[in-house]
Amino acid sequence: MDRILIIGSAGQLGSELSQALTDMYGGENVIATDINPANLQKLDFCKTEVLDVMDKDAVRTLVKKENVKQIYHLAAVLSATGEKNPLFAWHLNMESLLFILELAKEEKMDKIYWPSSIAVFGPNTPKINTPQYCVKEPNTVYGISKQAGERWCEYYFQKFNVDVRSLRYPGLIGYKSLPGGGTTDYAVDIYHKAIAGEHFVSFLREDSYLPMMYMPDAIKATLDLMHAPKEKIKIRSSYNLAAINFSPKEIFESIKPHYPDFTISFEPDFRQAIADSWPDSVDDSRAREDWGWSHDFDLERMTADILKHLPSYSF
Ligand code: AKB
Repeated sequence: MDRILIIGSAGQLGSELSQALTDMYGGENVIATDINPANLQKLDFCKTEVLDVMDKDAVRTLVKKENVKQIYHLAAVLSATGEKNPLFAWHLNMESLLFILELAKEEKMDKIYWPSSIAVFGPNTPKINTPQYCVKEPNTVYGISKQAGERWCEYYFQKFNVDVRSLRYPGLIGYKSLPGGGTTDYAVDIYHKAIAGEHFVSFLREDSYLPMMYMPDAIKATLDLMHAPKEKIKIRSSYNLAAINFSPKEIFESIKPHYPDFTISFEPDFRQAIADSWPDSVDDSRAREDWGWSHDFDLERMTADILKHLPSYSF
């Protein structure tokens, strides 16, 4: 069978997507890769390889050796980390995508998946129910790289028929990995603090709304998009995708009934400006119409599920 390569498998999305793809296609057909060998230990349910996506020869050799026909290219520097080293973030996020698109063209691959983000939107974007098509003008290097990446995805589809598919993820929340340098990651960290019995200091204001999604919904959306018939994928830049919208105060209030002693305070830092430049909510009707997207988890259900599993989860 043709193999599936996942680049950046040990991240928040990658670790859960590697498991879901293994469940579907079998561990012998999924190759999970990461730059850090230690990160691969927990992915022993499928094939694993240490791989630096910037090492083009190594990626090309692996693709040919394993007869890879699909790539999920997830490696990226996220918004908050990106602001600390903008040129590196640009270099990694852009060069790696262009290389993978070029490789897909050369090797006539079946499909490529590349995640975009609500970070493509900026301060001049309509903030409520942000439409699929509108002013973007992102002002983080991460957002600029995602917007440029979307243009390159559409370009490679139109000019070279590369079947590349993409979603603009909201903040993704899962309990199987630790926060990874994103602005929305406070909503991951808060659960760890609650179960550890610690006070939580939010780096965003109490009323700072952001679009968010529980990881099982994100995995479902990704696999539904990738399995949809080609003619149903009408947007080749990236689809708006939405599930739940909440503020730090609201997620705290969803946890409090489970941990009545849990406390929170608010000390906004540089990440507040990033959050302020992003939408409060996103209109994802095109995803719902074109390939039948729907989400399952609201805030209460997500919190109950995380608090059920996280205390016994080992990292
Ligand atoms: C981040 O906060 O940087 C990411 C994202 C919204 O893409 N989670």
